[in-house]
Amino acid sequence: MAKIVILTGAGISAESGLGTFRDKDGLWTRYDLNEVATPQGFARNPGLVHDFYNARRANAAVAHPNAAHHALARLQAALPGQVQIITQNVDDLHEQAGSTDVWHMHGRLARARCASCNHRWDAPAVMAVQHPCPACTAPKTRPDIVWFGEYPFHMDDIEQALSQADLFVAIGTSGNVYPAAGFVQMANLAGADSLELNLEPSQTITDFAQARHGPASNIVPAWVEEILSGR
Ligand code: BV8
Repeated sequence: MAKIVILTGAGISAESGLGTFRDKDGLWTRYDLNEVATPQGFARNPGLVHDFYNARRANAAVAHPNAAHHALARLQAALPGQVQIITQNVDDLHEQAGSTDVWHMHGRLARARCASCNHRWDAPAVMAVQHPCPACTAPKTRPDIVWFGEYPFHMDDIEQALSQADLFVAIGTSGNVYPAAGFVQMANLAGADSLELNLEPSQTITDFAQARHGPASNIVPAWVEEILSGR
């Protein structure tokens, strides 16, 4: 079981050009999350929700991993089976950098799901609700994304990993969204050490034993080199 459990958020992808949510001119300052990231919003106006995710899917398609994603992939490769990455992000920059077995707890832009039968398939670049489900043909296509009020994916695996972690590291997340923001407390209860790597102190900074602040592309590779050189 992983000794190092890492949670990433939008901040690790910021330097790859993908917007964050709550920074200045972040996504939630330009879209009302109740309209584009809730089941009620999708029921009201599926076209608006698909426009929002189609735009983000197009941005993600031309984004590249940055030094922070590459550093985590190096850490995973150097410590086989010891490093579990959990991400709140719906992009695939961790995978593009070479990370494996990444748990996308809020879903992925790259997948589509049928709101009627729950069948999943690879997302087309541009998705629309009337696309018939390949399994049941219902015109109920949605992004395979976890919206507010919906249950995140991988929660059992996550709780198991946190209960056995030696170290929990949160990277590029503001600590606003639960249950992800509560993972540090679960790690603390399990007796793990905890480290926040973020541009600025998060909402949950007081729960972390250690913290380093700065751009992820600087502080994450520096931290990984320390771990790998055993300092
Ligand atoms: C749940 C979709 C039950 C994907 C997202 C009332 C009704 C219903 C629910 C609730 C409620 N009140 C509270 C809740 C719970 C709710 C919640 O937490 N709401 C908040 C807003 C109060 N949570 C839920 O509904 C979740 N489900 O609770 O189910 C349950 C309960 C217990 C156990 C299990 C289940 C579902 C939450 C998922 C919602 N989906 N998005 C998408 O569109 O992308 S949330 C959205 O926020 C994204 O997923 C995103 O990943 C996530 C977290 O944001 P961050 O990643 O932290 O990004 P943010 O912009 O906030 O911060 C960026 C950070 O990076 C900043 O700190 C910044 O300083 C830093 N940064 C910037 N640049 C850099 C940098 N760091 C380093 N380097 C840089 N260059």
